[in-house]
Amino acid sequence: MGVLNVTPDSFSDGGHWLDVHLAVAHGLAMVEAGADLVDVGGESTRPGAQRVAPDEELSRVMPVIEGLLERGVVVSIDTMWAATARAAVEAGAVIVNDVSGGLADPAMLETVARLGTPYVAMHWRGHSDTMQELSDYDDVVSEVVSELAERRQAAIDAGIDPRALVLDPGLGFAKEPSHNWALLRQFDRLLALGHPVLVGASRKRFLGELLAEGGVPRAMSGRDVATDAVTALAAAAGAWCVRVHDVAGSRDAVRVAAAWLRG
Ligand code: PMM
Repeated sequence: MGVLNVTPDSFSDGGHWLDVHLAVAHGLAMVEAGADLVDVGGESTRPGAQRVAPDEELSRVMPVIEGLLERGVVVSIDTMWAATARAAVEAGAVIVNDVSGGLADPAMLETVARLGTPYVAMHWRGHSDTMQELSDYDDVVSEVVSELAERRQAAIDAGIDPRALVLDPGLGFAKEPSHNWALLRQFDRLLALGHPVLVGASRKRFLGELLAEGGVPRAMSGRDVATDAVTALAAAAGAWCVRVHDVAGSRDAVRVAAAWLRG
């Protein structure tokens, strides 16, 4: 899954793809590089980011989604708003990717159930302005697994087909680096929930901190090789999907993992 943030402020690619033509061209380039789908989002979730209203979000994402669909690209919509999810799916997007797992907009789960699309429910504890204060865990893996199981139940209760449900540990969302590594280390416990698992590690802060020199985190531009390593390990551990910026590197990493598993 290639990342396409149509935002002025995303931590990784904010401000790069505000021009519709550039955004569509970048989406096509990611497909060319091997992405099976492009995840279009119009709201930054970086720590401290402000909310974006549905109208503003729609005006950012819809022209890009339409441009990609016209060119045959498979699109997912990264949104916490039910109205945006509905408009994107009605235009032809095939997956709703909700970083709040249905917690941000009370209408989301029922809307997705009615639309009948696959749904990615990510582990989330609160909006970006508060999430750094929400990273208290006694046992991060058990708590994330049980909170994801609650979201799964809420989705099923709302009418979402369990076979259409994808779960995501939400790396970096109300999580310190050690929490992210614990979740990756115990990937089998996420898989044991019985759903495909999506991993979004690409260029995140915990990779920058891992690669820090002299206490200075590695810059975003230097995190793709580490991202590719996470991709290889996550794919070998059984991940269904990785959400990444540098598609070519992750594509190679997925091939390595597949060959390793076949070997
Ligand atoms: N991370 C970001 C945005 N959307 N969606 C899912 N399912 N999982 C993630 O980990 C995730 C996401 C934030 O990263 P970005 O600013 O690079 O898009």
